[in-house]
Amino acid sequence: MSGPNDIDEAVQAAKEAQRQWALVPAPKRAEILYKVGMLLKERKEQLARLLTMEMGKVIEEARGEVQEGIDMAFYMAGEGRRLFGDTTPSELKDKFAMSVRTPVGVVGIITPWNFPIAIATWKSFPAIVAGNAVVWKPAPETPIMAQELARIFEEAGLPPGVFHVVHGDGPTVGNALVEHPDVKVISFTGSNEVGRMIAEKCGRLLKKVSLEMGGKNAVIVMDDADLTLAVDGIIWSAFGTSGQRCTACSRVIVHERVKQEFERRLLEAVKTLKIGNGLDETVKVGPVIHEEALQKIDRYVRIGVEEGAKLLVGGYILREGDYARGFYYAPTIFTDVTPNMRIAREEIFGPVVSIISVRSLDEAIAVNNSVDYGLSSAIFTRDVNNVFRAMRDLDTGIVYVNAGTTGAEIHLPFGGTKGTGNGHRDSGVAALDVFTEWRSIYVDFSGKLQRAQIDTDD
Ligand code: UN1
Repeated sequence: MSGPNDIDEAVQAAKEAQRQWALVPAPKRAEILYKVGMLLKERKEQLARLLTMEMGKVIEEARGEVQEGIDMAFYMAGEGRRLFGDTTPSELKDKFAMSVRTPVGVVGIITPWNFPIAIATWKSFPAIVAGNAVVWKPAPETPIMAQELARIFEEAGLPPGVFHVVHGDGPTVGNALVEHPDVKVISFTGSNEVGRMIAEKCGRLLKKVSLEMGGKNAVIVMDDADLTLAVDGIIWSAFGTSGQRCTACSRVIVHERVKQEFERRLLEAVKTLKIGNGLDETVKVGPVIHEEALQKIDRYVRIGVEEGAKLLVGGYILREGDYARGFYYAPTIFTDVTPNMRIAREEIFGPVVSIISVRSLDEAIAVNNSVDYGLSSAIFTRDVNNVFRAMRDLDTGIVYVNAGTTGAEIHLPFGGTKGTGNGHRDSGVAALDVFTEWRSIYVDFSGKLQRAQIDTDD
C-alpha cells in the first residue's frame, strides 16, 4: 500500500523523467509499445490465467482481455508515426499556420478491477506514446495484474520514471493523485459516485479529467428479430464477466409480439450456462469479485421483487458445495419490469437482467434513453429502417446492430453520454485528446509586421 508521500515521490520522479521522454521522437516511443505488445502476446496465456485467478472472470474472457491490451499496444504504436496535427492556411500572406499535439506532462490514471489490464492499456498507451509520464493507481482488488503490466513496460525498455504504479484505496492514494499539483490530467474509470467526486476536485483545480462511469445498457429485440441470435447476444452480454462490465446488458426491451417466445428461449439458454471456477474451460459464468458485491447484487434482487417485477430464474446466492468457496450469484432474469423500477435504472454490476416489454420502436428508444447512463445499446432487427432509426436515436456512446452490448474494439472511441461520462473517450484516436494539449503555431516568413484582423486587403 502506498501513502501520500509515495504518491509525491512517484509524481516527482515522473515529472523528471517526462522531460526527457517528451524529447524522444514519437516513432521511437512507439517502438517501446511494439515491444510491450509483443511481450503481452508471448505471455497471453500466462497473464490470462493470472487474471482469472485474481479477479474471477472465465479464462476465455481473460484471454480476450489480454488481447485488448495487445491490440491497444499495436494500435497506439502506430499512432507514434501519426500523432496528426493540422496545417491550415493563414489569413495573411507569407505566413504558415499549424496545430500540433503536445504532451500534458504527468498523467494520473485510476482504474477498476473488472478489466484490470485492458483499461490500463487504453489509458496508459496513448498517454505514453504522446510523450507523457504516467502514475497509475489500479484497483486494490487487482494489484497482481498491475505489477505484471509494470514489469512488461520495464522489460520492453521504457525509461525508468515514465510509468509508476501506486497501490492503495481511493480516499488516500486516489485523492493524493487527483490533488497533486503536478498531475495535469486524471483519467478515471469506475463508479459514477466516485467519478463525480473526482470531477468536483478537478474542476476546482482546473485539471482536465476524463471519466468513464458505467452504464445501464439495453438490448432492444424487435418483433422481426432473429430470436436465436438475440438470445445468444443477450446471454453473452448479460452474463459474461458475471455481468461485471460497464457495457453489460442489464435491460432487454422486447416487442410485446415476441415477448413470450423470446422469454421461453432465453430461459432455455440460461439453464445451460455452467457456473463455476473460471479456470475450467467449460464454465461460462465465474464468481463475482467479493462478498460485498454478492450482497449488493442480492439487495437489488430483493428490491426488484418488492417493486413487483417477476423473477423468471435465479435470484439467489450459490452457497452449496464448491460454490461456498467463491462468490457465486445465479444468473437472474426479471420480467414484467417497468422502466421506472430501480432494477431498471441503477447499475447492478452483476448477472441480473430486466425484461421490459414495449409496443413499438419509438417506445423502445424512449425506454432505452430514459436512464441516467448512456454507454452502450443494441438492437436486434432485420428491418433496415429500424437500424438507421436506432443508429440515429439511441442516446449512447456505442450502438450495436444485431450484436449484444459488449465487445467494443480498441480502435474506436469508448465512452458514453449522460451519467456515463463527461464528454471524453477512452480508446481510439479520441484517447489522444485526453492526453495532449493542442498548440497552435504561426510562422511569419514575410519579414514585416503583419497584423491579423487589421491588415486586411479590403
Ligand atoms: C468495461 O466493462 O469497463 O466492450 C470495459 C467491452 C469490452 C470492454 C469493457 N471491450 O465489453
